[in-house]
Amino acid sequence: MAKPRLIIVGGFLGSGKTTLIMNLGRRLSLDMKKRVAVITNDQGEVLVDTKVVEALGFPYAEVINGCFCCRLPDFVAKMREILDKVKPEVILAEPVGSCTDILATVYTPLSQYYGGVVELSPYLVLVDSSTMLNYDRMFNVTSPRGPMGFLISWQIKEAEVIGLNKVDLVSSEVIAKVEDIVKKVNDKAEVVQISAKTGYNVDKLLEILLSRDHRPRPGIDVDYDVYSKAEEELGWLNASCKVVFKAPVKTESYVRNLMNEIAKQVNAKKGLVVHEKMLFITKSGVAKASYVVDDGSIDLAGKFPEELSEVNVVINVRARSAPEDIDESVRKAIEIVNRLFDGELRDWYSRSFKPPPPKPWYRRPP
Ligand SMILES: Nc1nc2c(ncn2[C@@H]2O[C@H](COP(=O)(O)OP(=O)(O)OP(=O)(O)O)[C@@H](O)[C@H]2O)c(=O)[nH]1
Ligand SMILES: [Mg+2]
Repeated sequence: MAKPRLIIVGGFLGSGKTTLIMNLGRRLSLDMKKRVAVITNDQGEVLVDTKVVEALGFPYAEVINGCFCCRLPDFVAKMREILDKVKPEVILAEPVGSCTDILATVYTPLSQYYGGVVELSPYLVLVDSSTMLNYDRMFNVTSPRGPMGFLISWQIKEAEVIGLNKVDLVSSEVIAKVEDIVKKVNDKAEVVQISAKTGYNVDKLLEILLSRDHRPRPGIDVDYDVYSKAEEELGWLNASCKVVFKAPVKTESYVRNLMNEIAKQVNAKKGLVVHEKMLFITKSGVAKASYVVDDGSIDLAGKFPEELSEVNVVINVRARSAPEDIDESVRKAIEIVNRLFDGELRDWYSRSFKPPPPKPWYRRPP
């Protein structure tokens, strides 16, 4: 019997990893009738992505409080558990969006010690074509000087396959420019233009991931001091709460106001929202809202009821800001927007922090 296949989908914060995993999961399970499981991963707990995977009904496991590389034994334990329980033919896994050096810290130990357990697909890294030009202007991805530029360029450099994602949002001129940047950084990887949201070319990408194997090749030379500095520039907030309204409010208007106000408050403290994602849980279902970097567009997906009288909200914000500033900004934004919509905040829980410096459990460049 063929071994189960592990597909790892990497890429920067907000590049579309969870959206693609859900799209691949649907294709694999509904169209190809394969058993699929998902492994999610993030810093901290109370995670929007895990709840999205759960709401869509995929069997899943989560590695929390650290990335796959720093918590490799946990990753392997979760993988074994899900293999025993679900017997998946394909496992889809999403490492934290601020992670790099995945080949040396995840692929090498997996192929050396667990080669008998799973077949490794080529390492896929997503690049967001709607933000890459902006990131290149800010951080100089092609010839980086600062830590964030190095982090993004290392992520691209170690890819075996690159998914140039969100091509539905940009013109062909922008796609060509982004492809040019990507090829300057990594001329070995196969580049596939995709839209994880509309499904454009996802079949082509899946074909590559199912038919080819990961091949060890000379890795990238990650400087862990610089890598730590890049992580240090980022702040994380995971929060949850309930909001009860005096009278029903228009859902979309509330959601958009809240997303915008949080970004506005973070920016007012000279921060930059990299990815702000929220889950709105009501009796009629679960819906996700996302705001990626500073293009100001808010993306809504899932089942939103037209009106809300009460809602449970999970909030994950990743920003280039001090954690305490993010916390203060989110609280202030909720206060402002709840005043506007006559909503009362209940059961507030929040944790904000900086991801700890990366300390891989095992590291051996391929
Ligand atoms: N238009 C468009 N939007 C997309 C596409 N892929 C993802 N998105 C949107 O981009 C936002 C971020 O997507 P996610 O899938 O949450 O990104 P991620 O890489 O998992 O983010 P993190 O887990 O925070 O690193 C969401 O609003 C998605 O709906 C795409 O191909 N086209
Ligand atoms: Mg995600």
